[in-house]
Amino acid sequence: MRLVLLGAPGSGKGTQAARLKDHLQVPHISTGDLLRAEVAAGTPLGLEAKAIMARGDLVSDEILLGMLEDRFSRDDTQSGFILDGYPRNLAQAAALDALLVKLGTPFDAAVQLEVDNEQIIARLAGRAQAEGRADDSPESVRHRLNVYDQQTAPVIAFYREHDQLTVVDGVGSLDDVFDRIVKAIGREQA
Ligand code: B4P
Repeated sequence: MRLVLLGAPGSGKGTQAARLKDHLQVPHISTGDLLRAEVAAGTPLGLEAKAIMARGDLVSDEILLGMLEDRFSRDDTQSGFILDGYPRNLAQAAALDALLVKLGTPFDAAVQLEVDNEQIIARLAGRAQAEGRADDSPESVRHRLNVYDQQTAPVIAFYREHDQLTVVDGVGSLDDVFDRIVKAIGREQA
């Protein structure tokens, strides 16, 4: 299964991808996690990304594509993958398409987790308290939601127009949302 998980910040992508990887037995590729690892390691890339992420902006397409090409060069993605957090704008959607064509592995499904903004703000306020992530501050969350509307919503529209999108209700318990996703992609059985 080659799955692209889409949705606003705080819609549950990372949370569900962590469960789906065990169920589907494929690697979870989170561009947010890859970037946070660079920041934590203090690499030049991480130093460049740190402030951009803290304000809730998107890191440059070039950096993301380089990271993704590097990650997809590993053998484990041949069995499939769950891509979480990418693409976030139309240029990234085109770059992903080109990369997967080159690898001969088009994705099987693009799933959008749909959650209203009120719920998102509450969730990220909870995570700000629990984990203290800089980009979960109220100002950053507001900005991330604007960035999502302006840059990522067109990706959703593009996949919808091309009949490549499955929308899943992301509100409810973690189990309920998980059950809806595996049903939507026809993988209730592992
Ligand atoms: P991400 O790491 O992708 O962060 P995110 O959008 O907040 O989603 P995440 O997956 O972490 O949270 P989740 O919804 O699971 O991106 C962070 C930053 O990295 C971006 O702002 C950007 O700067 C940069 N970046 C990443 N990818 C990029 C790209 N492609 N291009 C450029 N820049 C990029 O969970 C949120 C909270 O909700 C958690 O506390 C969770 O416990 C809770 N939750 C989840 N499901 C729930 C449910 N059903 N009910 C209640 N709470 C729930």
